[in-house]
Amino acid sequence: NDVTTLAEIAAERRAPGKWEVGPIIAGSVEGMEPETARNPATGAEIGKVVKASEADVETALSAARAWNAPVSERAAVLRRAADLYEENFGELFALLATEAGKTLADAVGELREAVDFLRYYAGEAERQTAPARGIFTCISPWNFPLAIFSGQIAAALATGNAVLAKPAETTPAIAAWGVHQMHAAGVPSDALQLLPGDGSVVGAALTSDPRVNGVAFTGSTATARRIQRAMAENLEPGTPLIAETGGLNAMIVDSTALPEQAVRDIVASAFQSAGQRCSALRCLYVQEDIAPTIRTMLIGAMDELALGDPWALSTDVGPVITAEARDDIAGYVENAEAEGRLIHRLTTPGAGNFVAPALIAVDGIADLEREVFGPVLHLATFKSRDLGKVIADVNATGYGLTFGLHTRIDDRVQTIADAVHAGNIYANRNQIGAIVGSQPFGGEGLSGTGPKAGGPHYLARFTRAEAPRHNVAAGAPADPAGITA
Ligand code: UN1
Repeated sequence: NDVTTLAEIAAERRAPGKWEVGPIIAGSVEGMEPETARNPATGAEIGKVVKASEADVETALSAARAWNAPVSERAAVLRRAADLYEENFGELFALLATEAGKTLADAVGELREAVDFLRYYAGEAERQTAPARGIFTCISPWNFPLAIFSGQIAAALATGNAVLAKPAETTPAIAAWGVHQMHAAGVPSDALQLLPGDGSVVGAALTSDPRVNGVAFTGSTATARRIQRAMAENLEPGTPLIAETGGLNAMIVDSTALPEQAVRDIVASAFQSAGQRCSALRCLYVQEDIAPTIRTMLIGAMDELALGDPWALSTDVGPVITAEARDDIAGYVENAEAEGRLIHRLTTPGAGNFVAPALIAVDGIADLEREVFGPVLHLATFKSRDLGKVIADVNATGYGLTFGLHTRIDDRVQTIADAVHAGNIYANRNQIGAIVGSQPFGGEGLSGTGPKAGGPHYLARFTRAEAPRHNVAAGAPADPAGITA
């Protein structure tokens, strides 16, 4: 593929016909009543989803077989899947826009990250072979419906496990697309099965059935706690839970920062993907000397954002995932407005699940009661002498996912990086867009269990590398004289 510009890439998108997706299991599907799936930008019907029934989960669990081909073969198949992802991207980009509301730029990032995960874990598995655990449950989020979905699965498959994947309820068609590419590349149908459905049915069964030997989960901190409880009650002690959860991410911009660069990075960190990233910037702290400049430039930059249907090439900010999410976030912003804290807000385009990017004044991060998963940025100012207090407040949230810093004081980068509890700290750049291999992604505290995705330690937890194994101990040879001390 020699396509290079977004226009050329867009030309490859094929408007998808109405699709129907359901469980992809090694056995016959029972399924639930089909439900209508809608485009978050337009509300139009895009397809039908058949959710997995309890019987389908049972069929999949009893059919699941660990993938015991040699690691070189597994790696080759995953690399072939990466090639297929790249070859068939036109179809994928159409689904990313219509099912997940992804702009073209976000779709490019999504594909890139998915492919990177497949190739990276293929290579890592060959470098660090260890026995598989058995059956892995992979529960993935809608905000990276291909990248995180594929990353979890690739890690589990590369190490030789069988995977039962539960995609997010709102993005099953993108997940099914990924499974089709993986099966076409040679992943056996009993090693990778897809169970679209509800958390209360599919998720609950896949995290409490004793046949499950490990769980990878990305989503909210509250759901991670629920999963952990179910696992503790029902699974073998020591069964790994690899969880990536929420964040309440801050950035500090001090008075030595370059305003143009800082504002560009603030806008990308807070509003790209409509703020629907756990890594997104939520609370910006600007040193008071340059706060008026940054504030004016930030409002100007927000006004340049094109909000609308992600199918359009010019769109920067697409819709949020569901009407419920829109109402929740819009309600939050209206509440801030009623309290006189709304600094700036764009205009919402007509129909669809749109939330206009908004800037809200706060005294500090302690004013944020929860992670608002949308294009909402909070702004606080600080005095130089209060820098220590700002960092203490950021740490006190208990989350520890991403943290951004803009400064021209060299020493300060290291001092602050040492003081802040966060898995990913970014200086003088945006704070989203971790890179598989070179910038592994993961959080501390309430933000996740580690190890970081896309990093060298991730695969070990999918294996029995460190698990207790039985020893065969031979007795010492008998004392020839028959005398023991
Ligand atoms: C998430 O939002 O769930 O660094 C993870 C990033 C992405 C990961 C975000 N690669 O922004």
